[in-house]
Amino acid sequence: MDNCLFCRIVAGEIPSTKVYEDEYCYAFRDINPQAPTHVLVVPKQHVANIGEANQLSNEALRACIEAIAKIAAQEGLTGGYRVISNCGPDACQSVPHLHFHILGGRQMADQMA
Ligand code: DGP
Repeated sequence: MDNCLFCRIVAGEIPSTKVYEDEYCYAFRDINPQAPTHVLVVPKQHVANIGEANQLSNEALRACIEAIAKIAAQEGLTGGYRVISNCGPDACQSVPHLHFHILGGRQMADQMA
């Protein structure tokens, strides 16, 4: 998608701090970190949110999910981490390209929202 921010980041048209990449997904540091480690994992193929995950191949979906644990290990998140994927307006999704937030490096609040 030409005008999608995260598609443009994946394409290298907008700079980002890469954390991980494979054939199917790309991960980079969030511009507005909410925790000492805050990484976004996105599929390279454009889908709007988790509600459209069935449009991804099994390989792409699996790569995104498996990337999360790889990145957590790479980032040294031995104490655990939180994974969030906001979907739609009620969840305050601001970028309509599926992404998984990985948050770690501090104790998370026990309330999720
Ligand atoms: P969400 O609200 O779940 O759609 O999260 C979108 C996240 O994307 C938000 O935490 C901030 C991040 N973000 C927005 N624009 C940019 C950008 O240009 N670069 C990077 N690295 N992150 C961005």
